[in-house]
Amino acid sequence: MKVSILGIPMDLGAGRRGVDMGASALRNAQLSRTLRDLGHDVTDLGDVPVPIPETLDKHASGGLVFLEPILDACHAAADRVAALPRDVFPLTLGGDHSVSMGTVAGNARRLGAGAGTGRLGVIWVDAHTDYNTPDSSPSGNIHGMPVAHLTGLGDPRLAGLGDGWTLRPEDITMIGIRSVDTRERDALREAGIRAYTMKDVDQLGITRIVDRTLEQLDGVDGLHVSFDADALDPGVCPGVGTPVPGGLTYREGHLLMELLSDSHRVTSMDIVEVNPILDTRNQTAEVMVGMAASLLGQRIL
Ligand code: 4U7
Ligand code: MN
Ligand code: MN
Ligand code: MN
Repeated sequence: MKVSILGIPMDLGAGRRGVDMGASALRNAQLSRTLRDLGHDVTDLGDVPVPIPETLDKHASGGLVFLEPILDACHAAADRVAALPRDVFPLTLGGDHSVSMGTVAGNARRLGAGAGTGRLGVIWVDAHTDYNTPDSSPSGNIHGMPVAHLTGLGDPRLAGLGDGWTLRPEDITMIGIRSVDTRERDALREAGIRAYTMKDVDQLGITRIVDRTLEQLDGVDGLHVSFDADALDPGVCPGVGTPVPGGLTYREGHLLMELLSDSHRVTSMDIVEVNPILDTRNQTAEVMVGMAASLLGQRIL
């Protein structure tokens, strides 16, 4: 398969510095080489330009800090991804999770879903549901809001990244969830978004969750996996800004990726929220490169 890597080195949407270095850390952990060794034709497109916070005026626009530069970076990411042919697998590297407002919109447009002729399904692998709006957010950090904006809620500028396309709530499945804010929970229920919590992972196991997810996302034209490193347990991925105990084990993460890979239905992936400042010897980036490898066909035997 043709794989195109694109970095979005942005930490403007997170409360802590450092995830802007995530894309570098993933490249340093041999991302390209690992995927080439699996037989893929890998191209690294480099990075979307993103300003560093030190050069910016930290004013809030409509209650949102750094809204304009985040919007610019997401538009740039969306345009780069949308320009890639259908037979290419875009592998986008954050950055904080607000980059996914751009990558998901770009993949929707790339697959024709943006024109209203198709549907993109999204598998959101995360400790958090990222369904806050500027109104409901306890932190004001945009990385806690990408899913709400993709479905058209919240600030109209961020919700408009799809150029008229919005993600249908029924085309989303979340896995690994264990931290949801009060108002976020109400909004998720109202929208009817499917979320498999860690309790569901314990009870059902990854295999049944993947079976159900693939069945529920049956009618979509493409499947995007948005993998937040904090979905995995902090013992496995310590280099994240918002760690929550009780996460996916190393094997649960791999099994999830292996089973999705077996389905041959996934068409794009994000790796986000890797924070090298908080990491131990690049362990988190190395684990996440392994997750990408499993999604792209690596097997034990
Ligand atoms: B991530 C939080 F309040 N919900 O909105 C918020 F707990 O992309 C955390 O999943 C968001 O890492 C975490 O700030 C965003 C908080
Ligand atoms: Mn645009
Ligand atoms: Mn997230
Ligand atoms: Mn998270």
